[in-house]
Amino acid sequence: MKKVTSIKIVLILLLLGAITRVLPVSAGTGSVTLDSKSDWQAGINVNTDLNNPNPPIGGDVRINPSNAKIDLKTIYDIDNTNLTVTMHDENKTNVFDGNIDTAWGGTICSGVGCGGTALWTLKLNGAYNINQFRVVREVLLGGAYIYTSTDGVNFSLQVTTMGYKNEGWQTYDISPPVSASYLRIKLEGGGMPAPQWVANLYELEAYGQPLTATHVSAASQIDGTPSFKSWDTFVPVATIPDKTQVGFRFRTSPDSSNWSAWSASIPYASSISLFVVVQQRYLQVETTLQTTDQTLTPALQIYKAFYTSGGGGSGGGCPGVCPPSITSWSDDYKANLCQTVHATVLTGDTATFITVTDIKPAHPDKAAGVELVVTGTHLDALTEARLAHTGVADIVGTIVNATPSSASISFDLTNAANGSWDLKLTNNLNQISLKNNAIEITSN
Ligand SMILES: [Ca+2]
Repeated sequence: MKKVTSIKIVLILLLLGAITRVLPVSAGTGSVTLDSKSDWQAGINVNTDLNNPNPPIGGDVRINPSNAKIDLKTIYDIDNTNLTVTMHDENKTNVFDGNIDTAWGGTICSGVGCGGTALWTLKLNGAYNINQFRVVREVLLGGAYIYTSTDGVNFSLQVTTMGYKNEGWQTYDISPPVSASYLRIKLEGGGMPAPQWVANLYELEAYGQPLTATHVSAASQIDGTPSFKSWDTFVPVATIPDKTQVGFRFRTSPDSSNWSAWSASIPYASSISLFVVVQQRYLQVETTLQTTDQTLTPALQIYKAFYTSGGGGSGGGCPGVCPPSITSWSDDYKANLCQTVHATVLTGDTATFITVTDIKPAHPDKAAGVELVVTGTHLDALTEARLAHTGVADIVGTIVNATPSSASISFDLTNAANGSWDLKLTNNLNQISLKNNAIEITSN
């Protein structure tokens, strides 16, 4: 992802601001609407029911109430960060490729009596009441175990299966059904002496009553046109009974092929600012419908995404989407920022998205592995942290741990120049927060 330094942005903005004030160029607005059964069918559907005519609109998206095989592959395809393994990353998707001859797993450990385990964990697109698992496995003297979880932290064992060789499908009914938002497979090597322990999970199927459905718009369906400048607002219409909810995530692409990371999930609202997305031509929208009552479903009828295209002058474009919290900026400056870099947020000491309220210690030692504790908002493990000092290369930090309000970041300050250093944080949407004079380094 291209990163731009804050100083460069300031210069570009000042220059563009001057140019556009002399030669104003009008910009246009446009929108893309999805509202029909064929619109919804064009995208990716997991557990959706598109068969409720909703005249005069012509179709909506609901949760399919019938018992179903959970579409593990599509859940992975929508967001492949949903699947994590502790071992054999190279073949982790073989668990749901529909081929009983391809497996996740292999050698779990080598050596005498080493035992050993491997974990495969998939975050589902929401909750299910699971009533059956089917599995094809080969676990020599160890075992394969299937767990469920509602929170990704506490896992409950549902199935234990052992078999020296691939014996085809094994079926396990779960009664009463168990609520799950995560599935986990544990492969265990045998505990007896052997040269190596091999375990393979060829295929896993899970069945149940969905309490959730996901729709993702097709890759090139929401196109901001070749003269695209910015995504502005997203306006959905849905019926959301008690005990149900609807949420959205967004990502963008310059070519409908290479995508930014998904945004955080944003709850349904009558109008949602798209200022948070990386501003690229193609927008993709993920809609998640959830219920805690199997007899009720929310229904999404329409959404509309508004964009600005055309020339880049002041006067067109971004009302309401400029960083609202930065009151010290003039309206003119905001308008130019809006038109030029849009989602790349630059501020003096605070940013709209990541904010920094404190950094400790303020006078760190010149040493390796110095941990700075940053407190603020919207911090996460994907934050890129750099210390910057005039005339020398940035020092890139390593996030040791992060919560939204606090991050520990390790820096090698062994050879750091004396003086004050700025802290620059960049989130996974390429939004930059700069804390000037964040720390002071002195000879010690
Ligand atoms: Ca397979």
